[in-house]
Amino acid sequence: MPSVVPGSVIVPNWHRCAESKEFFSKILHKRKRRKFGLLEAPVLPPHMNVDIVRYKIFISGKSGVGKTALAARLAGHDIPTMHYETTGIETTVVFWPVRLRESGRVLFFRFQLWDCGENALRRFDHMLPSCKEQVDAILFLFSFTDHASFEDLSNQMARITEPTDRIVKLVVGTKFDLFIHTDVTESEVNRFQEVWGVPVFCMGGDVAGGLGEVAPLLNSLAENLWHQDCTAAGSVPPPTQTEPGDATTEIMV
Ligand SMILES: Nc1nc2c(ncn2[C@@H]2O[C@H](COP(=O)(O)OP(=O)(O)OP(=O)(O)O)[C@@H](O)[C@H]2O)c(=O)[nH]1
Ligand SMILES: [Mg+2]
Repeated sequence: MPSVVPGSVIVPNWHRCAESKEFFSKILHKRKRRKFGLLEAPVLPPHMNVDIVRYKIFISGKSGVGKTALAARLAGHDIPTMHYETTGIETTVVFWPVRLRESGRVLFFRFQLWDCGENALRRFDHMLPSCKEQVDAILFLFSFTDHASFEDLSNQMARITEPTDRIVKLVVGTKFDLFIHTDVTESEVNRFQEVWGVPVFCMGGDVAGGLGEVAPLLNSLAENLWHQDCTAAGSVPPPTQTEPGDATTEIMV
């Protein structure tokens, strides 16, 4: 399914609005992100009148590309500076509030991120099926410092998904902060977005603790997942087709 035009389903940059403070305070603690275990959730008083919607997200990409670092970044945890190969599947829970444009309703998205070490994935046949089972979205990663990982994107997407799968697909370019060593050009990224109609997000650098660096990707996930569900339920017209070149490259360093 083509990705939706950013900002057409949810209020963009809502985390910057004063009225969202009350909601975002539920995922923050002392100005940092609150950590949520598998069975934990933000405490939402009834007057807030919000629902929690749950989704499974698989993070895909070759070893060392930065899958574990991305999961940590999206959850607001410290990013490991060393590469420790992930020996199995690790899951991370991320809550993210959004306001729907049309109804004005606030929803808390609960993303369960599935991060599987690439070598474990190759070694154990049952891992990929587990990661893909009832998955709602896949983040395909490449590294700006490794051109081969960018070239392999289309293979990666074809290997893991079928054209008929009802799965939101987004691409994340990691290590964007290492621009001196950048191996992938902006025009190559733009071309990829045009051909595949999949938005590419650029990530890198330390986690400064702000919501701004993760908001574009988390909002896009929320927006595309909600739209996918509404389309499946027949409550919205067929997807707003992304015109070639409409997909956004979000630059976050
Ligand atoms: N500078 C920089 N380093 C990064 C970034 N993302 C990841 N890294 C580093 O790249 C190395 C590998 O990252 P990981 O997240 O462990 O890689 P992985 O994809 O989980 O690898 P496997 O578990 O082996 O499949 C680590 O040393 C990270 O600190 C980034 O955006 N910028
Ligand atoms: Mg890992």
